[in-house]
Amino acid sequence: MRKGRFITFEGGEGAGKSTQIRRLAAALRDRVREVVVTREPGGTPLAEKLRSVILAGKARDFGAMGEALLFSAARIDHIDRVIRPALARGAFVLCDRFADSTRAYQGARGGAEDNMLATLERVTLAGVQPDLTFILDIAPEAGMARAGRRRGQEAADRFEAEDLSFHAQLREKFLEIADAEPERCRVIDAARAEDEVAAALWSACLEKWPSLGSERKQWA
Ligand code: T5A
Repeated sequence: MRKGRFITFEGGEGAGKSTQIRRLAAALRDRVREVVVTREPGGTPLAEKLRSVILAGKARDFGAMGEALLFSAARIDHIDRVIRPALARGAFVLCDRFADSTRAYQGARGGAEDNMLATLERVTLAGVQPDLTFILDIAPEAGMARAGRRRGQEAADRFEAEDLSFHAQLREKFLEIADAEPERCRVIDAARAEDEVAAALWSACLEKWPSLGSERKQWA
């Protein structure tokens, strides 16, 4: 029986997802009994192994659909071992990237076909859908610059290394997803200062779950 709430964070490179997840988790921990912070690809030992392989570019030769299958294999393990049990316990689950990233990244630039990705998504998620998805929107130049500053001397990973036109397509894909599913998705202007972005996320959470604003720990 599902009792928790599932929030996903999506967007291009360097949009500020990890930063904002930390902040939202801290705000929620004052008000709810359990908050689980996790990420994709990853979140379980097996999925983290697949993350290393994919982000090192070792699966690139499989093509976009092959990579989508690997992301989905990691996602199935993550859902089975972490997300579904946490939701059943009543936790708020905050996930850094989820199925929309497969739609956007593996669907960009004529990669995997949308209808194939939709079928794969249905099978992979098996009914586990986010209640709320934040699309952190930022111009790819600005996001890549942030990601580059944070990375320092380290080499860019498999997707960071793609050119600007790929990242511009991602932005369009994420905005298309938000347009198609306005009930679930909120587009957040992520080019603003960290505090402003955090305030926008919190106010979207209050709009979705007004009782979060009243008493402390009232979701316990
Ligand atoms: N992928 C993933 C797929 O292709 N298909 C899939 O199905 C899935 C699940 C994951 C990669 O895998 C791809 C997408 C990705 O390329 P990742 O390392 O998890 O790789 O990469 P990202 O999710 O893109 O994470 P990043 O760490 O690059 O970006 P974040 O989390 O959005 O940004 P964050 O918070 O780390 O911030 C980046 C820098 O900007 C600063 C931060 O301090 C940090 O230095 N910053 C700000 N600066 C100014 N103003 C603000 N408002 C700021 N917010 C943060």
